[in-house]
Amino acid sequence: MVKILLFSDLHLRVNDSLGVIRDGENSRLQDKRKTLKQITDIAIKEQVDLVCDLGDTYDSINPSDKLRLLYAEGFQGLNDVSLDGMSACIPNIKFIRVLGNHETDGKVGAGEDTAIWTYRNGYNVIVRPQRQVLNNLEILFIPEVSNDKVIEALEKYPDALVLGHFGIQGADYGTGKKDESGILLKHIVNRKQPVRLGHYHKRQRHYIGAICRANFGDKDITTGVTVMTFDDANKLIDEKYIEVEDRSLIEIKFHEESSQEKRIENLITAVTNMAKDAIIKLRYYGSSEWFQSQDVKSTVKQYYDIGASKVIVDFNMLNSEVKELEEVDTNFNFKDLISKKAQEDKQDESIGLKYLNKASEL
Ligand SMILES: [Mn+2]
Repeated sequence: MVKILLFSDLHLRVNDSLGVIRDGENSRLQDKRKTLKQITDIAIKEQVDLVCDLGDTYDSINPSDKLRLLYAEGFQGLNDVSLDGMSACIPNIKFIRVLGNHETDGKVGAGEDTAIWTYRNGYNVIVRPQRQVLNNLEILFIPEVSNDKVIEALEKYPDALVLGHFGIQGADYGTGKKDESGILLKHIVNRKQPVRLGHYHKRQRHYIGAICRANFGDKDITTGVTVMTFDDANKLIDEKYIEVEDRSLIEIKFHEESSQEKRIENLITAVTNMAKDAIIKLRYYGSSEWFQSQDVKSTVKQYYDIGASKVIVDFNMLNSEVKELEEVDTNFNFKDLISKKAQEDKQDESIGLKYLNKASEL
């Protein structure tokens, strides 16, 4: 029997707009540390033979040492992942990480460079298609490589279980947009064993879904791990999804056209949606004059008072140009917003003020 735990798309990052700085680090990193602990706990409880990270562990090809350490420490409970000088732990669980597209910065084959540091931390990182046998079960690992290489590997090992990180045409980005650049579905249907992938964060056919929410595009996804069990004849006898809790993301919209009652209703909805501990995005749609007249400061404070973990404000002009504020200073005013945006864009403030004029023309 072989039991495998799969998770994907952790997207560890030092700067995360969904977090606040707490005890000297981004609160989302603290959230993700808890996520890793939960994965380890499930792996031990379920007595799996292999934990496999299906990619996009990091956002880039060269993550900082802090992130690499956080990851390695997160899986210390599994003895295949041990840091230099740290003793191995009791459960004998294999650990494999498959490289995702975010970790190659879009350069095909670039993953091979990352192997240098990843091997140093004592676990296997798959940077090119590779077949391995685990207790008699044939597994084909496919990281982010060109479509041709994905297809070549699939054809070379037609009987293997496929664990990887690549796109399939027609797959759902989660925003309603469909994959148009991945491999064709025909290459994976009619295989003897399942194909389970990371990449798209929304759980769907072939994709296990992300372990946590990376941005507001993920606000409606479920987060969790997949556990697959194969019998001695290598037949899949059980597959279950175990939810792993992640902080919720709530979007609240304020439209210039909507009534006061509607705005109050929005607030109530947010509260009943458990705004406590959540990451809130207040989205304003209207003219700049209207936005200036809104008591954004009090609204932001209101959410922090309820216990929101982070409140993000964005203002959407009538011409639908989105100007987003990452950090909200509760003392800010609209002119400050313009000047902040101008600084960020390295532009003269007067260019920013054109937005004001533009909006007043509407
Ligand atoms: Mn991803």
